[in-house]
Amino acid sequence: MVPDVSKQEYLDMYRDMWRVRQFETALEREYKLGNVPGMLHTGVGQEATLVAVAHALRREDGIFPDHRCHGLLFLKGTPGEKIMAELFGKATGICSGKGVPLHSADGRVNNFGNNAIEGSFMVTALGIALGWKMQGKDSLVAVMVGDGTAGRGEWHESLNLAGVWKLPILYCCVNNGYAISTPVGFSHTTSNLVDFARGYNIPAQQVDGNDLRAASQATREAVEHIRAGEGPYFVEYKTWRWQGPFSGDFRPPQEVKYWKEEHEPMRMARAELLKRGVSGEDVETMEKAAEEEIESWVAFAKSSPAPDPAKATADVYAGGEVKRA
Ligand SMILES: Cc1ncc(C[n+]2csc(CCOP(=O)(O)OP(=O)(O)O)c2C)c(N)n1
Ligand SMILES: [Mg+2]
Repeated sequence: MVPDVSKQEYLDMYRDMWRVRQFETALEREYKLGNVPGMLHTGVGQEATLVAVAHALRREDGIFPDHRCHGLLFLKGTPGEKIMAELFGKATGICSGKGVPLHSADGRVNNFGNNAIEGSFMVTALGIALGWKMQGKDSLVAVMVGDGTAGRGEWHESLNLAGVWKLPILYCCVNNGYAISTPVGFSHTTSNLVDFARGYNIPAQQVDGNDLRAASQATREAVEHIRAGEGPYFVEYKTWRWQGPFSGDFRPPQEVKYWKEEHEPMRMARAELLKRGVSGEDVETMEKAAEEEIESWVAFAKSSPAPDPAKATADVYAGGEVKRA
């Protein structure tokens, strides 16, 4: 068992949850105003899971974020305004507006990038983890995957090989109950994906992904195991995303009420914070500062120029340009 987080660490994690909530809320608002191109999937409702992962990692650890991990991108160390500008498709974005949500990366913080083909990066992660293991590094690679990925071939290849070679991979399985509108148990032989990991003989835990303290505890235990050279670890975070792929909600009203009110991660984390002796006034001041920070990133993104069409083929592949035929 790893020790509980200190009051200060809990406060820092709460602040980051609030930053993620504000980031996603502002992004959704701007998306509806037509300022954000393409499709948008937000991580609203999954803040405790994201922050638990972010705080358990070091800067040199690798991440493969999925489509609901905008928050993890800036928590990993990329300047927030560069993430926001990227999502707005602007030239000042971290990938000059060419990556937008599904293809942006930042090598400076070992963010190896998302991929539009769900699950595909689970095999890419094997290569990085193997390389680092061979070099004797104690860094690990965190892979963020949704429940909808668990039927993919890459998912199973990745867990098997990581287990055989004892690779330093932290599998973060964000089980929010649905892939598009299909419940987990309709498309898999179990609704508890931790069962699959155990089938591959990989140490695994299922945790309440809306409970910051529990999610953080499980993630830090996993990281400790991996850094000790013991091989991969799988954590299944049971959570719920507010925003599905479409407007409106297909989920039963009672379920919506449970996750948005009774088991809401921000509310739960705030209650714990007050229990630990932080004053309501201090929490509000901190929240206000976070909101201002996020709005400054939005303003930066809005006022940034669009990419120059003449540079459309620059930086597309590392070290060179794609030549026109
Ligand atoms: C291989 C593949 N199949 C289908 C899609 C289309 N698609 C995008 S998101 C998504 C659902 C993913 O569900 P899940 O992994 O549970 O993530 P969630 O959106 O619930 O967080 C699908 C099917 C895709 N991107 N890649
Ligand atoms: Mg899902």
